[in-house]
Amino acid sequence: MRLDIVTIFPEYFGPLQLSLVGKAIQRGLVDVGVHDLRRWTHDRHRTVDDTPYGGGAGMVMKPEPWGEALDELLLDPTPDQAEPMLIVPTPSGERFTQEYAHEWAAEKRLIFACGRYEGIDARVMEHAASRMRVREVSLGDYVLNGGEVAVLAMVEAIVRLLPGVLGNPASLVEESHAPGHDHLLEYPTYTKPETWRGLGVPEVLLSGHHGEVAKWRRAQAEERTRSRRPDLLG
Ligand code: 6GU
Repeated sequence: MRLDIVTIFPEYFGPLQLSLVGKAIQRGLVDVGVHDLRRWTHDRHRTVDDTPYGGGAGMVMKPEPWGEALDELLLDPTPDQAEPMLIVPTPSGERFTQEYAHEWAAEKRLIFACGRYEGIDARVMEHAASRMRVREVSLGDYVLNGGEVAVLAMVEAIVRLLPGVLGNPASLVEESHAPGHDHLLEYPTYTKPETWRGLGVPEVLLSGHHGEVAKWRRAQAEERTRSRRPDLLG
């Protein structure tokens, strides 16, 4: 899988070299290109923003650098001529979910466009949609200063699903938000020691009764979901 990230803060993506995603890059399971949007500016100040038509607070990202950036990235062909997908993080997007992570993990190439300020001139997405699939997505109902942190989160959610990335793929099966998991949050987990600061581990987990353990975990997952995320229950 090939990932291209366009941003005015390439340094944000240094941490992609760490941990599981970094290992996936080293092993050639994923190829990541981080590109400075200012490379596609032509003025002395390398301007990427301007005032909004119609007035209002803040600045809008100018379309020209984005248009040239996407033109150039599209010149670099994707293996098997697969059509790339453009992902634009924005608090006004559709909600990014684990389902999207699974869908996008099956793509050959994703291009992430990180907006800053009050967003990117809407014609960039309109024009790009004539050449590739475009998805504007939000992580949740809160506002970040730009798309960079959202892209880090989405890249991690996607790359960990690629075949061969996780040491133990069984951990994908039981986790919260896993498909076929009845939309339940994960049950609480414990490890040694058996007593810690006066707190014990639930008896049933020490019992060796696999059926009882499974029943207890299911009940815990249901109770957690009811109290923390009732919206996930039907
Ligand atoms: Cl995807 N972008 C920004 N700027 N803020 C957000 C977000 C995305 N998701 C939640 N807040």
